[in-house]
Amino acid sequence: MDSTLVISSPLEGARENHKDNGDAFSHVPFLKKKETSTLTNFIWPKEALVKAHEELREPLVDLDGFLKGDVVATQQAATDIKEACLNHGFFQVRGHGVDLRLIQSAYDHMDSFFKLPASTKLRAKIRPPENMWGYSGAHANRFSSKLPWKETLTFGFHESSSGPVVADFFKSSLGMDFEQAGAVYQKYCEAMKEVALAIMELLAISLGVDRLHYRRFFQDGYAIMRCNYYPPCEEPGLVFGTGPHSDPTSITILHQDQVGGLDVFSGNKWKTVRPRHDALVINLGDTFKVLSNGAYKSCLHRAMVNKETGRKTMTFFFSPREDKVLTPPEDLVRRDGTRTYPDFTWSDFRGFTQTHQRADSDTLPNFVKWFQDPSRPPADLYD
Ligand SMILES: O=C(O)CCC(=O)C(=O)O
Repeated sequence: MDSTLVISSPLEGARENHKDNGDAFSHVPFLKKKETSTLTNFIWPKEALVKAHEELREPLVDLDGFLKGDVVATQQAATDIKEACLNHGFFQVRGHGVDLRLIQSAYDHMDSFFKLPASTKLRAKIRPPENMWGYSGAHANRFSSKLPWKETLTFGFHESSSGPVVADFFKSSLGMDFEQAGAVYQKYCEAMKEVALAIMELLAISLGVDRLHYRRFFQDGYAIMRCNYYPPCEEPGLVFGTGPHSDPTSITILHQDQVGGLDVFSGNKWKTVRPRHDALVINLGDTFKVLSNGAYKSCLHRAMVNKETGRKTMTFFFSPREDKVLTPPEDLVRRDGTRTYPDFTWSDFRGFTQTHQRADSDTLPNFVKWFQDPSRPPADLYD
């Protein structure tokens, strides 16, 4: 299904106010001849395309004091995080200890990758279901409607005794020219995992449970790392870079360039997120919502595109090891007096997002309904 998008003219009506009425999208790298999707595959219903008109006032949490063991700073960070997670599941952190030169270097390699000819990028193409890592143009190999206006490079990360998995992925799927890129992303993922575990500790403090509970739970966790490139779009008001969704994973650590485009749903409306070059964006996903017994929100967010400037972001989606049962800490359940979700593993939930429902705002409730349905076929049919 990957070959090329037929440049038909579904946007002709929408384009009529634009001087450039020709192939407004023909510069987009994933819109080349012979692909199978058409531009209609990118368009979202009007009701979904509401604009954000105000900026989110999320806390900018300083991790420096916590990382140095300062008790007062730790309590302040946990208090800020608690408020953000009760409200919308979103905050930014600075003082995170990640070298900004490493972040810049990751962007430089991402730039070089996305500028490559399509034929080279396609050497690392995602081939589902057996291979979920690699390059994708608009996820057109998995879906056919409401496609995201973006190109992505996705790979997995976990600590492994058999070697550096990210560095190995770059060498094996893209070749030795990408050895340096692989080394940088290996380091980047290791650094993100450190930040993720620090946040897990603060989340535990904020929930008033054993401060090491989540850190231990996620110590052997798995991550999916994704580089997103959102090309400029002639009709930014008709498409999304990434449609509205909550991440099914536990926490996401995102770095965005200075272009802007990330929106968060908070207080019943969409709000823009101001990019901060020295900060990392943190959003909670569905799995952490389950681990907090439903106390914390899974952040509903989306990415917009714009007409003039391409945008780049890097997302590190962190989850527990696949076979771990997602049970909230006992203290929390005792305090709440009840369990909000049934026992299931990250693998059960991830499988559902691969085979039944792509991530959107209702993935978790729909999963729970499906999971508890006694008539559903055994899970291995979906593997
Ligand atoms: O790139 C962004 O701003 C958001 C990315 C995102 O939500 C995702 O990749 O799931």
